[in-house]
Amino acid sequence: MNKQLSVIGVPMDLGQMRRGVDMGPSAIRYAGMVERLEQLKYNIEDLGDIEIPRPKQNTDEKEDNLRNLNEIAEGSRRLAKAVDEVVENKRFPLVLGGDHSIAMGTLAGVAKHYENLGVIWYDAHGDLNTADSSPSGNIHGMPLAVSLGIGHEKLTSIHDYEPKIKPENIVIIGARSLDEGERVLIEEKGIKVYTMHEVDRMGMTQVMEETVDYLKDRTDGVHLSLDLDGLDPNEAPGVGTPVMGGLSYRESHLAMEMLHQSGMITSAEFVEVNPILDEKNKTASVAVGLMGSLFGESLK
Ligand code: NNH
Ligand code: MN
Ligand code: MN
Ligand code: MN
Repeated sequence: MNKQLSVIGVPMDLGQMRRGVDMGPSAIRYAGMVERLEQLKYNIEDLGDIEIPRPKQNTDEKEDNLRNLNEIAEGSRRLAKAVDEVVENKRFPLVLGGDHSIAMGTLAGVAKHYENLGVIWYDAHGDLNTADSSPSGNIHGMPLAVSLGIGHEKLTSIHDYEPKIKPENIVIIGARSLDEGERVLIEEKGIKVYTMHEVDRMGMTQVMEETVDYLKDRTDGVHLSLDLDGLDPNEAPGVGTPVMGGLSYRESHLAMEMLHQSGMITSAEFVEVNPILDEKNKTASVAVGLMGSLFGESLK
């Protein structure tokens, strides 16, 4: 794994309705991320936070059922530029959210550098909605679709190319709340999904073995997009849209260790940590614990 890490915080809370997720990057840093990774002998450069435009006060305008479309598009463009530069400099981008809408910017910055970027989407949700299929108009439920080139042009065109990724290079893990339109898209595009049902039946070991096997021949880099709501809300309560019956900390820890051993991860983001909804920074600590495993803690 690349030992040169560049951390980028993205205080984005416009992709959903709960305030506070913009403080996610601070909460994760406060939970001891840098110290933890330095112990593992990584060289860490913290680039600070991307500036996110504030929407007009007291409005809840939804352009085409897309809440805060212009501000999110602009924030994503800024993030894409910063991430692009990190990859250009041969460093590993580690992005801290913020809500999951930031993945559009992260992927825009990363995918440019790969022919076939793989994506592991660790999440209770598919984030495959469009304005038409979205039950909420919340853009954090759309970034995977947008990265496939499906959605509003202001989003799909971020960083001036599209699509960013191909459906056959995606693996979703932990899904248990998929909207109807998302199910149709998964079927239509042949996206590989391990729902909680499969995790329960097969166990995380087999899920990760298959995931690594599936991605290793077809991709030239793999991005991990980890939504903390993929975990069970008992263990990661500080998220805006908790869904019961999620992945345990231990399963997630194992998944991260196996990804470390695969050596295939080339960029990562940890999103949806909301310290206002959290219990004593527990969810941020879980995020940092999982980073420890992803980056090779306690493996000889
Ligand atoms: N699927 C719902 C929507 O699009 C919820 C998405 N919420 C998430 N996604 N946290 O990860 O509004
Ligand atoms: Mn998500
Ligand atoms: Mn989610
Ligand atoms: Mn361990």
